[in-house]
Amino acid sequence: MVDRVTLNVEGMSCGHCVKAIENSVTAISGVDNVQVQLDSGTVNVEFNKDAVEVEHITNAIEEQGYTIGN
Ligand SMILES: [Cu+2]
Repeated sequence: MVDRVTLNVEGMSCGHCVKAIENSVTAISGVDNVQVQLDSGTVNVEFNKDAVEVEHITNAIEEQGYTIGN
């Protein structure tokens, strides 16, 4: 079943950040689509919630050196 989440991500400042997050989140099995909005500092993710938990997604972003906000 497809679910979708919008995460507030602190520390994104340029196209490199966008690519780093896109690549790390896309690499997670069960993630269907990732859209990074640099202006608003948000990351929209579509994922199969039977295959992946949101925590896996936030962990992948934090491993790239960013902070998940509220
Ligand atoms: Cu950057």
